Amino acid sequence: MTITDDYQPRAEHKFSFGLWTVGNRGRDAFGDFVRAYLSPIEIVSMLAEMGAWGVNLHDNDLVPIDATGAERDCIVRSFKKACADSGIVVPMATVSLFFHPVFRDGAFTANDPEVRAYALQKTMRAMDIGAELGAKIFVLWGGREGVETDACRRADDAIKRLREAVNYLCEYNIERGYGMKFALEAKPNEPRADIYMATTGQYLGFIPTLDHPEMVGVNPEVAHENMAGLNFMHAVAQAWEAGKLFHIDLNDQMPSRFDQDLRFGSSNLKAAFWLVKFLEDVDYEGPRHFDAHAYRTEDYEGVKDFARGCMRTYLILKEKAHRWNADREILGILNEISSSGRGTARVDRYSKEGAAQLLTHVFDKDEILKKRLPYERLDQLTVDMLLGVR
Ligand code: DIG
Ligand code: MN
Ligand code: MN
Repeated sequence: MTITDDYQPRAEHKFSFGLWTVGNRGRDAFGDFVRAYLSPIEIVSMLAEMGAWGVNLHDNDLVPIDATGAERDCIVRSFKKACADSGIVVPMATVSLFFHPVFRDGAFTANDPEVRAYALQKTMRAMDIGAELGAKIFVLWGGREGVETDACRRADDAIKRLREAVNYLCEYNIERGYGMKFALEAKPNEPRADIYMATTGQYLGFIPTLDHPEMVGVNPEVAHENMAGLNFMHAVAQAWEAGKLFHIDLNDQMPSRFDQDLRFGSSNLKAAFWLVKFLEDVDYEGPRHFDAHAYRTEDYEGVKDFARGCMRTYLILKEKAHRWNADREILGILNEISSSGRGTARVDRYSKEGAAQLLTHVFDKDEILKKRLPYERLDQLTVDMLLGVR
């Protein structure tokens, strides 16, 4: 990797932002908009100016929910041209199944079959938009798929409805030849008191039950796994190891708070480092998507600071990971902790003879305990590196 002293983002870094991120106008549950509306085309040129590679969108970030077919075609066509003119790609598309009041009881899991049918129609149309813009990843975030009271439906019925919907959309993807991969995004709560599929791990357990599991992966988000009190990189590592890391939502989150979608690395820098190190160590080739937004206190110059900060921090941590992997003292400790002890017991694939031998082996626990595990030194070397003194 070339050391990027200037940490300037380039297309090869695959940094992407959703229209709803840099276009976030700062409205929250307790306050109105603080920033003016930016059109999708203005957002695309802002992203291009900052060196981003891609832009993502929900259907209604671009096309109003009640647009006519002709209006939809015109909007998508001009947006596609704006992206092409700016050299910005559209790697991912998604659908809003959470903003309109009709989804107040959920979308795919709603009790009303007409709402479930409308959610499928809306999603297919959003897939059409994504396909027209060249997106090959389709994210599904079930923000309203949940409950305030479990009196409203049996939770296993909700899972069955979700499975039927995803199976249906996989068939649509096949029939239309879109070649899309679905990336399911978990979140434990907000806006519902409890959201089904609260964690990435739950989705990893759900995917094998689908008709086309090969077409479906996950889109873990930093803030969401953190809201569940989990180690985000571990969720990402499990998804990666299962071949299911189809997309990722990068941001940051302070402990035990609402979904803050903070600038990447702005809250837990060490966790961000282990994540970037993992993604770079495994040569993750997917988009680095920042599903985040600027502080409500920012104007649009501040929004640019926010977006540049997301990408800059990623590149700084990428360089730190490169240096960590090359650090002689760190390599020495890694070698020490991964080298085998003096004992002779080794377990390979199961065999009857091997198991019989293992059962009779005498372990010298005191001898095993003599092996040092200098994790304090290893972690301090990491901290030194992150603090810039190594
Ligand atoms: C929220 O974290 C969700 C929505 O913004 C969107 O559906 C998805 C896209 O990454 N993330
Ligand atoms: Mn979020
Ligand atoms: Mn997200």
